[in-house]
Amino acid sequence: NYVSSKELTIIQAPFCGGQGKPGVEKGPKYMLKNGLQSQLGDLGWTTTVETPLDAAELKLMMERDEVTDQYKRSKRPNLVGDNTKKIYHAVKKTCSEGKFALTLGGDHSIAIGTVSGALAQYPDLGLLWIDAHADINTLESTNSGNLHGCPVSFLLGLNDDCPESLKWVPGDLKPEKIAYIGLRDVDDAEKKIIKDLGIKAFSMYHVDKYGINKVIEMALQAVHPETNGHGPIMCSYDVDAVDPLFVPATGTPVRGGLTLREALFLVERLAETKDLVALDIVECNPDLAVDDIHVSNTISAGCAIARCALGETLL
Ligand code: B3U
Ligand code: MN
Ligand code: MN
Repeated sequence: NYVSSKELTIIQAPFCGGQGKPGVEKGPKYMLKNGLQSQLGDLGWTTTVETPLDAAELKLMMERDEVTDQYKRSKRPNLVGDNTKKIYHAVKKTCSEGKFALTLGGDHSIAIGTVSGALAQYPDLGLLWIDAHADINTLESTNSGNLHGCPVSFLLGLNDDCPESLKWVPGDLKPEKIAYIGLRDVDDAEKKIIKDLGIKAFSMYHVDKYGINKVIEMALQAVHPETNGHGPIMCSYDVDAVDPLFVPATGTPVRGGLTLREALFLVERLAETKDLVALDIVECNPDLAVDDIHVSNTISAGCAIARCALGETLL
């Protein structure tokens, strides 16, 4: 039990600069409006809410940086660097106090901050990246220029040549300390990086072949091989890992994803290990819903992921 106190900080990360579709910054507000904080209270967690990004300041930054903020092929690297640094400090502080860090995105570029923050407290951290995408493009390899497709390359320290505002990223995650689950839309350049670094990647093919329970077991073993799958775990959960039938309101939906039960079982199993120290829930974009049912399906799935990861179904 790394988090023994049942204390938790919800870190709001209403950030959309890692991609091009406005609305994803509304994720935290919608999940909190859905009652997430009191739901976690019902599970016995003492929760506080923190907002390291100031909405008004962020808006100014977005306008300021629009044209000039580019580096190599990437869009808004300074915006991403400045804001992920704030998120990094919030997560690092939370973890150093022995509390659970639950970060609500926002797009997935925020994980540059969250994972670095958790890693600062837990050097042995194992990272499970739940996603349809690998998010491991470098500043050189990205085709879209969207930095939410690149956070893993920063965490691994693969961008030696990067703008000043991203130089704070320690980039000290070891490739053997990350495992993917849910992949089904990976760029050729990303496949090469994954292969070259020997990163464990469980795609939807593996979920079908082995079942979700076995895949999680293998992922935990992969990141903590010496301790039989035990050790501090962080889960960075992109809701587009879940099939768009269940989570339609997200920026880059890909069909053929996790069922809602597989998606929830995954985090229920992590709760059962008692090794989970931090969780991100990212890429909920209510503005991309075509109707209210899409909004509530997406937001309630995001909240359910948080509750299951924090022990709801184990009571
Ligand atoms: N690999 C593509 C697509 C993508 C990555 N993450 C999301 N989409 N959400 C890219 O843009 O790097
Ligand atoms: Mn994704
Ligand atoms: Mn992602």
